[in-house]
Amino acid sequence: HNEAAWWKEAVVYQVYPRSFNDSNGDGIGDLNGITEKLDYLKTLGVNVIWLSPHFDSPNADNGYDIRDYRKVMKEFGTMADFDRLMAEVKKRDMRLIIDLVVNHTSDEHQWFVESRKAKDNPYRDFYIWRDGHDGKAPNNYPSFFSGSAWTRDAQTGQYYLHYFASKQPDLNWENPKVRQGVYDIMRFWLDKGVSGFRMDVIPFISKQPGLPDLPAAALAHPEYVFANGPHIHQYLQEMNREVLSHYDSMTVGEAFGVTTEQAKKFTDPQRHELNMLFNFDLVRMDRDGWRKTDWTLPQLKATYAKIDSGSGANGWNTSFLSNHDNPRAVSHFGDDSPRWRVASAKALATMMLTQRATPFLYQGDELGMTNYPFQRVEDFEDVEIRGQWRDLVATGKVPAQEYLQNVRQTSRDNARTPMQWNTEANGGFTTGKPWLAVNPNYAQINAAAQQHDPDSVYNYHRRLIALRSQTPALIYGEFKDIDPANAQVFAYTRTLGDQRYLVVINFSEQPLKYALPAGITINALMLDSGTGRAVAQGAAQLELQPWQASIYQL
Ligand code: TEU
Ligand code: CA
Repeated sequence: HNEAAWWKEAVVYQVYPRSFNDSNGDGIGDLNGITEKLDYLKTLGVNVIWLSPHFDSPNADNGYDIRDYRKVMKEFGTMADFDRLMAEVKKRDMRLIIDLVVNHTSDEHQWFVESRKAKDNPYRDFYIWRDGHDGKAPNNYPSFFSGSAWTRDAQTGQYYLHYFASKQPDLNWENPKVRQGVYDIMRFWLDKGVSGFRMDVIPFISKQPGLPDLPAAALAHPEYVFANGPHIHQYLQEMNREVLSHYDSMTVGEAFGVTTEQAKKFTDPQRHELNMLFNFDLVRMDRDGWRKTDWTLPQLKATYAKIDSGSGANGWNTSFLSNHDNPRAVSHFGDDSPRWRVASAKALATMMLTQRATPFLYQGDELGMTNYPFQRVEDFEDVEIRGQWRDLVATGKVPAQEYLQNVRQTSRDNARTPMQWNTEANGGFTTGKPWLAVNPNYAQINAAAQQHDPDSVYNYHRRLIALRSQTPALIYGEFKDIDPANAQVFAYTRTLGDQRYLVVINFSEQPLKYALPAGITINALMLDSGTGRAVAQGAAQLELQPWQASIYQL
């Protein structure tokens, strides 16, 4: 059965440093800015911070292209600033995990600078170089950021592989020197006091033998092929043996391309690989690439149930509704109109924080921050958008309006607009010019206002996080959806021994009467996002307000 662990009981908060808090007015968030806000996070109740990449980078992909893994990005500060942040985190009894981006490096990383010089350079084999075929790329792999996954390099005439931008060449993990190099980087940061890693596209590190063409059917979703290289589990076990097992750490793999069925192999504790994965099935439920599609509540519930059972009796999951690659939770799964934003943000928080999984809360979602009203392609900064525009719109394949209408809802930049701290200029994020525009709704949605309002989304998160932290059944308890077909209400129990809780969430804007199934008797109300009207002990029916969420003890 599921053994207790600090990382299962943790509530993680993701900081995207560029957009969190700017301490020196250059328009870019930085490490000192994070340190300034640690008390804010402590008060919220989260106890682990996941820091998106803070390493030296030319920023072709906002730090997911690393030039030097042992240096702090100069826009974010210095190593002394990092050490101070680390110390202040520890002082508050919190932990810090960092982003390990080792499927690829920047093309400006010293290894690649050497590698591209000559075919016989000692670093040549650190990356994946192939000859072209008749002046074309070695195979038909597409890059996630549009175009081919291969770029020809003039120096030697060979092509190098890059699943993402051409400035993000993929490392060759078959080379033991690459693996040892990565393990050294991991030890460097663990020895500085970090408590583990979020591992960027980690299933992609083992490539397909011989790099054959993708079959036509796989071209739209190459991630399922990329995530299934033959050595992935061997590499993760080696990494665990050589590095992770020597530290008290937590690991979470970004499992893009890993199906729920395959997840167990990564997280089964007896296999000594990773602690948990980010499963994409939920956040990509209503997506076809950049296109927005529809979703239904029964579909969402089935996805939750599948993820939950997929990890097996001993495995563990993550729970998240957004991150720096996805739109805002309330705009995506709730209703961000002024009328329902607060209520639906609370409903989603209730769902997110009562799963049998470690919750990962993305910065700003504790305020119910919303998507940005993008109008023109110039409003976006993301390398992904620029690539798609070039390939789809500029070539006339997709009309500009159709493209913009979709990415307004799906773009990663929705999550990357700066944190809204107060009503000062730029929402208090910076005294300078922000690198990406602040959402104009900051006057209505900001941390300062919400901290003083007991009914705010922020204070609801505080109560919810506190309740979860104090209630073992809400962390470890078995999850059971008691009404999977209901299209308006998500109702589930969490059971640990004789401790039993019921979560009921109204996903509609209608008031509803909800008849409790036989065998479920309410003992006490633990938390309520609505007006908190008392429910009679033993009531057979609940009256749900629009978007109301409640947690009962049975
Ligand atoms: O993202 C992995 C990933 O493949 C997608 O989520 C990606 O953001 C895109 O939507 C694919 O169409 C990780 C990081 O989280 C992301 O920020 C990086 O851009 C990417 O890897 C490359 O490092
Ligand atoms: Ca700054």
